[in-house]
Amino acid sequence: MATMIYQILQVYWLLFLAFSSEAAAFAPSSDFQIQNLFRTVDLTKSYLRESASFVIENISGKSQNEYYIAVPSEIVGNATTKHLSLMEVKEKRVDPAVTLEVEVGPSNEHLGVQFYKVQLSKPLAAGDTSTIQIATVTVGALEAQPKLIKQPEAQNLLWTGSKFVLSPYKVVRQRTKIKLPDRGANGYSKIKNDPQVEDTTLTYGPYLDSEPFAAETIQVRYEYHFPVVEVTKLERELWVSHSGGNVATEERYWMTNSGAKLSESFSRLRWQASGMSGERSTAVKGFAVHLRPGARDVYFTDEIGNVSTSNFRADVRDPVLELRPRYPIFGGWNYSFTLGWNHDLGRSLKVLPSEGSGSDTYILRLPLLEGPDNTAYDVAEISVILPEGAKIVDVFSTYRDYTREDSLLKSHLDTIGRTVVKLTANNIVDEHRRNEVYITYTYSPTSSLRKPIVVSAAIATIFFAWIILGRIDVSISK
Ligand SMILES: *[C@@H]1O[C@H](CO)[C@@H](O)[C@H](O)[C@H]1NC(C)=O
Ligand SMILES: *[C@@H]1O[C@H](CO)[C@@H](O)[C@H](O)[C@H]1NC(C)=O
Ligand SMILES: *[C@@H]1O[C@H](CO)[C@@H](O)[C@H](O)[C@H]1NC(C)=O
Ligand SMILES: CC(=O)N[C@H]1CO[C@H](CO)[C@@H](O)[C@@H]1O
Repeated sequence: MATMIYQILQVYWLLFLAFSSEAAAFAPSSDFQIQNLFRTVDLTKSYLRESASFVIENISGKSQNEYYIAVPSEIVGNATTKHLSLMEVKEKRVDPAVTLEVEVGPSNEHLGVQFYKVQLSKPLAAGDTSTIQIATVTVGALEAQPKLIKQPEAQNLLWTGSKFVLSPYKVVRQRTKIKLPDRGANGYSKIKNDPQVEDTTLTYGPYLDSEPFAAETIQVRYEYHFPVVEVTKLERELWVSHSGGNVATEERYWMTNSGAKLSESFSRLRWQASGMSGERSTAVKGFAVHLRPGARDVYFTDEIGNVSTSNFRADVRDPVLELRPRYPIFGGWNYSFTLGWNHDLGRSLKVLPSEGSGSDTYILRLPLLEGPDNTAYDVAEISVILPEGAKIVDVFSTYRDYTREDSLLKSHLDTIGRTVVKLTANNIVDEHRRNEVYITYTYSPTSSLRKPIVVSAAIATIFFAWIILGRIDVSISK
């Protein structure tokens, strides 16, 4: 018995070794080399944006249609420390507007690298070159330094990265440009003649012939005189009404400022003084939400009630909701509020030709996210509440990293309940606003009559009861 267990363990151990050595050996470095690499690290927002253009060359001797991207594991994050929020890959060779399919590949713990596999738009012949563009957004990678500041003090953020772009392939020539907010850097790693400083940009490189996985840490500390807005939770609900021809949007935000915290208690006097001199602040004083054309009946409430210090500019093309919270949101402070507005349903609904079954098929197109600029969301729950009796045929979103849950919601007058599609997305940013959700469902016009029928039936019952009771009442009093 003991030997059997031992043998089983041994088999598992061998399997484990086989897997881990495969993972450790995984380094697809001989298929390509990167002739030229130009990276931009953009630190002008409260989250990290990087974009890089890679001129790749097939040096393998056979045609290639897969290309690997390497991302440091600490940037990728994990379920508890979600970091990498967006990765978009494009290839100039075919259609520069089309984003390529990216798949999570193997990881290499030893190197601290997560690989992503990119399907090239068409095979790259041996010896040919192509230009690939990669854009990423990483949340939580820029830290306030120091973490505590006095109320009128400037906030500094620290970026830590590598002077080389992490690459599984050899890089012949590369450069990194770091774009800073308007007050520039106040501290950075110096290596020989690097970086070259010009106003609000620092340039490291060019570096020639860097080996695969080469890395060398560099840091830049810079003044960031804006809040670091983080929505710890967003509940976004879109209520679809066919009978009312309306989509009602209601959004509940739990917002925090994850920038440097105040080291001493808040002074309203000092705040008002700074407000008068028009100083920028690391506190959230206000923000704007651009709504889709046609937005109306806008409201902004918090725990206390209507927030009157807001303004809605009902511009035909670009309606903007300008919000001012009741108090400035300093680092570590929270604010929760609700926004709502209406839209005509016609703008987002398309009817497909009916197939004589009595119910029509509809396609509903809605934005995944609206909300303010320069904002990161830890969790966003997007619920679409369809009319009673609607049956889901298909749900599709251009943003794909979500979990979906369907349910029924019964209000007091509903008989069968409304169908709710809830999509949960973690770790997204305002840049995901360009994504849309498409819901295809069937719905029969007669089911829109169900509610009025239920209502009139209820009224009739009450009415008759009233008459009967009235009669009884009358008869008793006699
Ligand atoms: C996630 O990453 C953090 C930081 O890299 C680490 O401390 C933590 O243990 C990781 N958690 C899991 C579940 O892997
Ligand atoms: C809230 O404000 C809106 C207009 O801004 C107004 O129409 C509405 O009556 C107010 N509601 C309450 C409860 O004060
Ligand atoms: C803000 O909210 C978080 C939870 O989202 C909580 O842990 C924290 O204590 C709150 N901060 C303040 C100052 O209330
Ligand atoms: C078969 C073939 O043409 N292979 C080429 C792949 O690319 C390298 C580098 O340009 C060439 O040296 C190979 O001849």
